[in-house]
Amino acid sequence: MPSRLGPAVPTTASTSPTPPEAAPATVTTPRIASVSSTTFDATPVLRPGAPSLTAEVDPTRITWARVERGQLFVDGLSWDDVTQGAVGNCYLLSALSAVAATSPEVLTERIRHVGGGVYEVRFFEKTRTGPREIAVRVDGTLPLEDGERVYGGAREARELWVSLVEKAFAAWQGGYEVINQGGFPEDTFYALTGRKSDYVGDLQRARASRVWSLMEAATKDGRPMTAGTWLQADFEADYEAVGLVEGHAYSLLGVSDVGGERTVTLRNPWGTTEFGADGRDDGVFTMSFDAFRRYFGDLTIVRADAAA
Ligand SMILES: [Ca+2]
Ligand SMILES: [Ca+2]
Repeated sequence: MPSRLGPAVPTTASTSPTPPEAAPATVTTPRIASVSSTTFDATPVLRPGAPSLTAEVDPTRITWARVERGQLFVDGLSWDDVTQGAVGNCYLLSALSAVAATSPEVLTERIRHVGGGVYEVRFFEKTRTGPREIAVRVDGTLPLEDGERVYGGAREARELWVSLVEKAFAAWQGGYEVINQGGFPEDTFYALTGRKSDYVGDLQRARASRVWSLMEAATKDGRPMTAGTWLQADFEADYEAVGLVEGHAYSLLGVSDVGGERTVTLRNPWGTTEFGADGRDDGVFTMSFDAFRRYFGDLTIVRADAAA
């Protein structure tokens, strides 16, 4: 059984002053099919109002307000916009960033301003007969403390799309506290793409050649991936000492094999705190395949076959 990933949250502000960098060259063009109205039932669900706050937040310090000069997208929708806030939902934001890396246009068309300050985000719900589309509408107000977002946001302070996807997901699931309990990236991938995922647990025991070929094929296809760390109690090395977070989901941005030197590029959805020292603490880092198999416990990869 996969372990639930989360609820670690960044202990400091998750925004980094560094500008976004280009996506790793290993991320290729998207292959996720766009929505077909003949395949999916569109069932709009209107759930306005504010999803309840997480238990850790002091509600007396929170003001629900629109972000000043807020814009749905600033410089387009990009994987490195995503920054996790004080919600234990790495399983949501790591997968969101992974889909943004492989298929930004698929996400862009799922998020829109419907007018009057109301936004709609469309998700897929799993049913026995396949994915059913759920359109969630939320207003643009967000929980702010001293004018700053307490939950997920974007590197650019005015950019709204990450916060609105998170708010709509929270509204759909029943509140921010509901999505604060950790979860599985495969569920997020399904909600965002309508596709099932392959799950590889216990990477140390799995055959290395199989793990590599799965990741290499997904990199080539441009299929989103995430990888999760073990809980510290189940692992012999000290995660914090190497810049990793226990029980945490990371976007897996791609793999590369240059002259037999195999590496894996990942991103912490916090947008900070990373393995190694590459000179830029933006959460993005590259590690050897051997180190990846040592420190990471599992892998979730969206399937190529839409019907699967
Ligand atoms: Ca952006
Ligand atoms: Ca970095």
